[in-house]
Amino acid sequence: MNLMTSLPEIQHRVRHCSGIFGIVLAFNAFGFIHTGAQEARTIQIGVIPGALRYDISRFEVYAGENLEVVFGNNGLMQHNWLLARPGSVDTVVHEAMALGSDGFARQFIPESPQVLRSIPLVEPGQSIALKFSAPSELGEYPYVCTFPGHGIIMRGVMVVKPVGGGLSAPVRQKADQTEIRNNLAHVTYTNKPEGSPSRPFVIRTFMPDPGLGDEVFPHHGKGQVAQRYSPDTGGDVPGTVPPIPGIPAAVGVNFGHTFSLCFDTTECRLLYTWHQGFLDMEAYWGRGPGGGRKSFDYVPRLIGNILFSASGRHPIQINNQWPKPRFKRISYRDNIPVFTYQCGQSSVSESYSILNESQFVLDYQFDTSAEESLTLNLPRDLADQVYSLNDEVVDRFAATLLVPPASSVQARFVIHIKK
Ligand SMILES: [Cu+2]
Repeated sequence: MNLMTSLPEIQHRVRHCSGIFGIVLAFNAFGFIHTGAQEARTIQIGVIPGALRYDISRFEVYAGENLEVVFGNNGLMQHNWLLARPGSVDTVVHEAMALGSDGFARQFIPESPQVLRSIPLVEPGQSIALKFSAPSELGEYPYVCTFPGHGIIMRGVMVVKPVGGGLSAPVRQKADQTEIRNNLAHVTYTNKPEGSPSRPFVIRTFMPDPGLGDEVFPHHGKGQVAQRYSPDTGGDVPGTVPPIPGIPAAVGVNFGHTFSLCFDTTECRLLYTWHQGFLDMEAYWGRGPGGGRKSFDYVPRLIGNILFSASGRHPIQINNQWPKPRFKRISYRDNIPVFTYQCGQSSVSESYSILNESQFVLDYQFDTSAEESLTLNLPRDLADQVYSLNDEVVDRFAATLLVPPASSVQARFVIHIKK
């Protein structure tokens, strides 16, 4: 918890509703709390379930106004909320990562002069309220979740405006941007969730890295070590903190015993597939409902055997170059997740489904812009058999597809699951 605060600040926990595991921890901790003559105005912030986003990305307040920020975690994983000095959000994220193995104990809240206010990690299904006075200095104050892997995208801005002027309504994030469906809602708590071919289990989580090469992650900063940060000097000190041994912001999909895959929403590509199991979430979720995890070791364990691992650069090129792909959303077609992302100005959707015990299907939808031609080079080791492209069997070494500009093309590849 952040102890750098000097203004009066009261924090209380309100645990409400049942979490995704059906825990009911219903009690109201305290009654109303007054911070002075002026009643605190409540700002309710939640998350977009499954997406690493707050549901409010921007809100405005008056200078010095009494506020109560209620952060309700309606998501599937833990999140915190840190309010930082203008322009310092990257520093704060960096400082949180530099906590290294102390991270969990400190709720990923660095003792930093850049952190003005903070709400510690909130479990799914719970909320924590924080009362404080808005800064007197006008400006844009960023807020961020510093849980490892979230800080790059899980951000918002609190704008401090002059008293007496108008305030704009909070900016809401679209809830349908990324929807995660899972089948845990009505089942007993388990650390080894499983889906089925017709209703795959989808989870957004840290994913284990089975030793993928650095060339797979040109946009990740994977393998970066953080400089050790000293709260005493307020700056970096000699020494580094080891990198996170997992892939943040990835999506795991399990179709039952036959097939699982890991899709990375930063690089927008299939990272690996495996079978004979899915994930053991104990390191991430702790033992039983409500956690119990104490270590920094929050990367789930892979169960089963790896079939395919990505290597080399992204399979899609635009005008013979690798663009930086931008992830757009997860949507669903008959319960099957569809990953949509942007390459240049062109749109790509890909989805994976199970055909039978020994084959899965990779469906692409390409919509190219007027200026861009798109080339798909399916990885040659995705399977040790032929692909079948739109029912025409093609040689796996010819699994290259050229989509001309201004085209809308669907392609289906049937891929053998290696036995
Ligand atoms: Cu978060």
